[in-house]
Amino acid sequence: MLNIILFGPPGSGKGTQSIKLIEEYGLKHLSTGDLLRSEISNKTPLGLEAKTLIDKGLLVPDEVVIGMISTALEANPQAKGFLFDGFPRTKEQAIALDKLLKLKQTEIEVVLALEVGEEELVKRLLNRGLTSGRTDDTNEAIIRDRITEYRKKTSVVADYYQQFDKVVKIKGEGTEDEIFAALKKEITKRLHG
Ligand code: B4P
Repeated sequence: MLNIILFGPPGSGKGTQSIKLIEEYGLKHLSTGDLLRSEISNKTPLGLEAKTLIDKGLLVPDEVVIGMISTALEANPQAKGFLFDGFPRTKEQAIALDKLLKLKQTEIEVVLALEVGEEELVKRLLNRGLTSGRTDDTNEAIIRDRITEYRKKTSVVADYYQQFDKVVKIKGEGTEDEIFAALKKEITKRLHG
């Protein structure tokens, strides 16, 4: 199995690059952001709770997203591998993911960490907010709160995987194709030693 985490701050290109990577490697895409937005559009109790937090730029509780990922892993027993996009976002989520994968006798192969400066992140997300209908992308103060939440709670996830020598930093500024080529190069290295 090939299991990859695509890591980085909000707006760093995780969702954008995930679409290309799942096609290239035949992986199952697991995006907690997409799963949460689907709950929101279906107006489920979980979705309503998540929306109030997302609209403030805050993370959704660990147990909620861990439960969603656990269900998604169970629902895809035939997958060749998983691409985790926007998950894990806290150290607790990372530890839970390792346990879930161990039960399936597999593990994370590599954490690809996209690096993008704050002003570029804000610019990209405000730009997406013009057309996406995502309320968390339309207000600059909320976007900056999301980046602060990332620094406080999510950046430590890279340190967690660094102890197992699994993190590779990738420059996340440039054209989508340039960044995709850099990601593929690192995956190839890991696959073929
Ligand atoms: P996500 O859906 O994961 O949102 P994101 O981080 O904003 O998206 P992403 O990083 O994938 O966007 P992309 O750069 O591709 O999460 C939303 C919210 O859900 C979180 O704030 C949180 O509240 C909650 N949540 C999700 N997962 C959670 C978890 N595990 N635990 C707790 N809470 C959780 O795209 C951004 C824009 O940049 C796009 O418009 C794109 O076109 C553009 N772009 C991409 N690449 C570019 C490039 N190379 N050059 C120029 N523009 C580019």
